[in-house]
Amino acid sequence: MKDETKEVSMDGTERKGTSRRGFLTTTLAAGGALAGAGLARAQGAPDPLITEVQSWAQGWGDGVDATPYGLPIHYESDVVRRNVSWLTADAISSINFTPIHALDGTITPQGCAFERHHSGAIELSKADYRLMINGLVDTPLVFTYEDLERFPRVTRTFFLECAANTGMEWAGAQLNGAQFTHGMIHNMEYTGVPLRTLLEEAGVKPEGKWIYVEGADASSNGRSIPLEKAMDDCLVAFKANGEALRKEHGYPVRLVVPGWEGNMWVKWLRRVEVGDQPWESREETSKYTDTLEDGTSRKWTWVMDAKSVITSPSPQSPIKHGPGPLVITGLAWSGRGSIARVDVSLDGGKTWKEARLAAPGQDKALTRFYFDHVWDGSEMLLQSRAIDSTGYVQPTKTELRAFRGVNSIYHNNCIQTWWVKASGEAENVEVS
Ligand SMILES: Nc1nc2c(c(=O)[nH]1)N[C@H]1C(S)=C(S)[C@@H](COP(=O)(O)O)O[C@H]1N2
Ligand SMILES: [Mo]
Repeated sequence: MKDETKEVSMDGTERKGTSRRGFLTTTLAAGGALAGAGLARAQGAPDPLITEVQSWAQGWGDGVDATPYGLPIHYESDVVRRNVSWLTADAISSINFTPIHALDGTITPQGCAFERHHSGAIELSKADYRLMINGLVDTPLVFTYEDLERFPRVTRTFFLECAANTGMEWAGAQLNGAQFTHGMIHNMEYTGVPLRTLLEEAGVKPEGKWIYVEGADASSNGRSIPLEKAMDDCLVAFKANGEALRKEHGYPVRLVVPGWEGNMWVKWLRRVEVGDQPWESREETSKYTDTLEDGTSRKWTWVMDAKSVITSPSPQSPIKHGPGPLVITGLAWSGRGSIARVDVSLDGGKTWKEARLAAPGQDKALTRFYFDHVWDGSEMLLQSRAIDSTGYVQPTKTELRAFRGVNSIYHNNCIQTWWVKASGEAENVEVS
């Protein structure tokens, strides 16, 4: 039966060739499917949460000043940073992990953004804060916190990934949760002064080719950075996500080195020295190298390559409902540019489908992706694969091992596999 009519849909575009009747039938059928899967409950026993007046509607709530600076409601108390006790000898020189399995969107709240300290998080006031620029400059300078606030500032969002993120997974699937396998990452909106502005204020001499940056903590975390990067997009940041940096993230001022290893993002930044070569003797250069299969080492692998992970479902975020509509979601990022596309596989990488990006990929920042699936209740080998603006495709674990071996700690950006069972529980596994 031919029944061609024109219809104007919600967004105002014309729908041609579907009869109103046909449209309604499809809509109802879909609605029925959703209700059957538990997305909507139209029938059954009366629900007291709907039919009865609840206790919270029978009295007053908290007044406005109950918590001058609010914390998450106690129901969310398990959404916290966690550490893995056997990883490090103590909590001073240690690391914890962002609960990425429980977050959505792209911005990491500072309160649950992972921490990495070499000698603990120090307390440094704005009044005691000083930043020195010296070395191969026309005029060595010292800035106070108030001085920094008087330079033109910018606000930009970037991810910080520790080079050791996923580092425990080289030899085999080890830690059971996205928080632990991929949680050495956070993504914040930073406000600060371009490092370039401060270096230009001091006047870099023509021989200046490198900077040495160090923090005010006991470890100082000194690092050499090519002047080119320093003049490109580095920020001397004093705000994150709109508010002051938290103590653990470098209050009052930290260096932001977009797209590069987290260890170069010096916290409690106190000094920038300009030189004509890198300061190898001052650094822990032996530590931040990647040992290859043949025993040789890669060093100065500063940029974080494209990577992604499904955050839910995942071992700490199992499917709690039966078959039917299922939101699969995760994060993707690249230190070389923006995320152009993310693919999702349900069968361990045999077939791929394109995921939906929550927003167009931003340069060197986290991108959220969604894959709206109708789950048939059978087990899945869930994977995600990031493709960045340079055309680089995130490698499989097998591909990465062929090139890098299994002796590395740093720069493991391989495709992650979650085995989702019929029960909805998920496990960290490898596929060959
Ligand atoms: N001064 C100082 N800066 C530092 C460190 C440190 O111990 N001291 N740790 C580095 C490392 S290895 C990482 S991964 C990041 C972690 O930043 P976060 O604690 O804000 O997550 O800070 C870097 N900057
Ligand atoms: Mo790190």
